[in-house]
Amino acid sequence: MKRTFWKEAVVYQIYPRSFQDSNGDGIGDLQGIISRLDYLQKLGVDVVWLSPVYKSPNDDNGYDISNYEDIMDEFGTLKDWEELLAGLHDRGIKLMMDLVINHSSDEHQWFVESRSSKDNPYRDYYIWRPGGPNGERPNNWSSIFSGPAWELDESTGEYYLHLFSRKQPDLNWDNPKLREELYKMVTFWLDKGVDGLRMDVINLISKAEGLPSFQIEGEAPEELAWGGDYFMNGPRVHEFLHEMNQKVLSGYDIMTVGETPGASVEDAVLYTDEDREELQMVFQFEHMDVDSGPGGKWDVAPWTLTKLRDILHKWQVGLADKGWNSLYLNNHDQPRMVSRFGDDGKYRVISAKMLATLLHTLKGTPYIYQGEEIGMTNVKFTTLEDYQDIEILNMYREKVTEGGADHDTILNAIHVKGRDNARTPMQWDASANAGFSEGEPWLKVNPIYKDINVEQALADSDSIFYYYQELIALRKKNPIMVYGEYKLLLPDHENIYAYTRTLEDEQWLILLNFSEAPQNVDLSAELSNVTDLIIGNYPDESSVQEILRPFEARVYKLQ
Ligand code: TEU
Ligand code: CA
Repeated sequence: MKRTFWKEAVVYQIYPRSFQDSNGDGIGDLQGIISRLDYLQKLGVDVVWLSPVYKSPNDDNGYDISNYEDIMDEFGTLKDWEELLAGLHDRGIKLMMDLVINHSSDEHQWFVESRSSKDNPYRDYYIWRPGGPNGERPNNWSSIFSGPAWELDESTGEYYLHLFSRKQPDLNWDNPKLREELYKMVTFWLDKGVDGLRMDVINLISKAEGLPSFQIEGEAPEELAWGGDYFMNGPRVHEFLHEMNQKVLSGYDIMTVGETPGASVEDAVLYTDEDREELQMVFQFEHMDVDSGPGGKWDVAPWTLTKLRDILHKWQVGLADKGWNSLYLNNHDQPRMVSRFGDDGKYRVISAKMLATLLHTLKGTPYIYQGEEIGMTNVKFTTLEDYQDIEILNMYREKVTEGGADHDTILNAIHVKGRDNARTPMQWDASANAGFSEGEPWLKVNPIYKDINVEQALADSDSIFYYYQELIALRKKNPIMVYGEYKLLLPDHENIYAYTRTLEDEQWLILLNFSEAPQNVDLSAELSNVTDLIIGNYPDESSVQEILRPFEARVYKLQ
């Protein structure tokens, strides 16, 4: 396997709106990030992925871009951005920008032109269709943010497609002129010295020919249905990605990761096989669905380690020879890892470290989401008014206000799954607003901040922060963590995830207890070969044990 920097790197994701405010307006900004660079350097991460900072009316917090080549006023200026890039580079940290090119904002100049008339030269930059004979929508696809995926535009009497909010019209990738414009824009950023790109919902850019309605064979189509089969991993997506790679990306030594909801392992091999020259890795979503019932994301269901492990294992094996995994347990769209897969009460510190061990010892590139390194937890706002996320608010309106669903059930689903769990401001210290802002934060701080914050973590040598620091440092010294072959052990254990990593004549054994009960490890042959404990999350970490304590993680070196 070819050795490259992006396989060896550890990435840290910043959600700028919630990271650090520098001017008291309650909104995180670029100068705020600049003031925290020493903290990132101390943690030891190699790459920072910045969620979108471009001009945007913020219908979806920057994932609706109105000018790709300028910075959002609330965040600062291009000059601030240059300063951030230089500050990162001075510290040996690379910068990965977020590329949102499945859709733009409806306030982007292209869309303003596009909607102005049917024969405007920009008309075909977006996906327009006339309504049916009785004005029906062009098909029955529902939007990922609730309601129909089509919006009727009065000025020309046609509908435009928006897979997300109505302020996020989908770009028409079938139009070669649009693609050239996008490539030019990407070149603009790469020429400024950007080191990587995270591509938002990049597997949605090619829609099925004819945009068919979803329907079950033999039945009439429902009014609204999930049309994913017709826009996920669509017919031309590999052609487009290969083209972008050849025309732009391959000219730079950069890192690329595509966000690909609904991609299977087989799809991922196609996206990330180095010989195919598309992307380097993708964010898969299967493990993010382990706690969803048949009704989807908001249908909260219990998860089991067996299910989670089956998924992670499948991806480890599926991308072992071709392609490369990205590893993540949370991000700005997902609940907090420790609340979801660990224990955010009594075992918060221990279980966060156990999950960190998983993140850094599976094969792939680890992505840490801001606050994960101090064990930040989910938030439970008691009133809907405290929530800001468009996905949450639209869903609530559709299900409760219009659909009559039970308020408490839906509020509970928001507590468990809502994206604002990840977006409450970074908890820096125990002062007002957690040291995030001198003004009122755009989204309330998690009230637990007096107990969980960076200042506290840095003062405690046994903190989650220092455990991450140690794992990241270990990765630098031990190529086995990056390139070692993965092999599953104890495939039927209900509470332990056990595996080995092997590189040449070196072998490590990883044991992770996902439960709050002690668990017996039935691996006497392996355990008799232990020479060293590389890292563990309990303080008294000397001898080899047959029993794993609650949420215990151990990484052994074998003879
Ligand atoms: O997310 C795409 C996506 O499919 C989901 O993660 C989505 O956010 C939602 O949680 C599904 O329930 C990307 C971005 O990461 C997200 O922040 C944006 O809102 C979205 O695309 C649109 O740009
Ligand atoms: Ca600010």
